Amino acid sequence: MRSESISISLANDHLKQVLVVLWLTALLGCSQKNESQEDENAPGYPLVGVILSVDEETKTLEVAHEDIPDFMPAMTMRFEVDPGDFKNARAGQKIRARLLRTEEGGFRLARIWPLDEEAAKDLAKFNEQLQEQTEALSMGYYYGEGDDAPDFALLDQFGETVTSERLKGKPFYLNFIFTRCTDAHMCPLSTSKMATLQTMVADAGLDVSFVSITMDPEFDTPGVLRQFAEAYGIDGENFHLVTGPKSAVRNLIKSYGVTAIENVDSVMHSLATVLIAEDGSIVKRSEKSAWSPDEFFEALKTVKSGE
Ligand SMILES: [Cu+2]
Repeated sequence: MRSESISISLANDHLKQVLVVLWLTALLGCSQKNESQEDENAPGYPLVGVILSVDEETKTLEVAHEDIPDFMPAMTMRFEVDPGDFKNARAGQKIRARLLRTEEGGFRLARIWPLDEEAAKDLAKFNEQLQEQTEALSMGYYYGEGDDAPDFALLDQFGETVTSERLKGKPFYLNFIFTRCTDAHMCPLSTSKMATLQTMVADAGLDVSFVSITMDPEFDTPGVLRQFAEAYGIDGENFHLVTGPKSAVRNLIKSYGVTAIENVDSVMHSLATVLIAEDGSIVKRSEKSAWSPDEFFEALKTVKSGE
């Protein structure tokens, strides 16, 4: 494990301040129980409903929604949605979303999440482990080369559950991104390099997976990630762009020693790109935004490639 070089001044008063901050952080951490991913500050009204039909012609969804307090009684309506959400939608699926008015006076759904109790239980079980593993990390430590990668369970761009357990047995590349990132040298560049790496690996006939974890899980729903992946020509067969409960994402960010400070509509952040071997151990790690697909492709030759 690696230690971040945190320089704490040992002047007594300063140390006390640091301890108070840590104590407050712990308190805030405790108050985040029953976290539902719901972003109360997101625009629109919270909606829970069931997709009744998916209309290919108008690219709209017919949804029977529950009562929306102070806005609208339970009823069946037709909604416009973004292309990624439309592709993920299927009749019979329960969802939660934000209801918005369109400029033309119609209705639109954004921030769509599948509501599946069984899947939610699976996520919770895995992420409890992740929480314990993260808490067990000493202050300022994170996982580096030679360590076992932390376990996780999140949802990919198709709304399917992806677990680290399921990924084991072949190597996978993992990095952190978010779709609203506007710094061309950070997430957009990292994503196009991961797409290049995916092509290199496919051309070499190697069986490897890819995982990009969002640092902005409230905005980056499965549908948003699907649209993003398609814009980069990513093949969804072995490339999972994952999102899910904020606590799980925060624990992964911390475990991998990534800095991610959430602002309105953006995240100030560092990067981490890693290669994880088929036994789940981290074999290569880079913090640089200038990592190259070549060096990570070369690193694959040092691990069993699952050919
Ligand atoms: Cu970024």
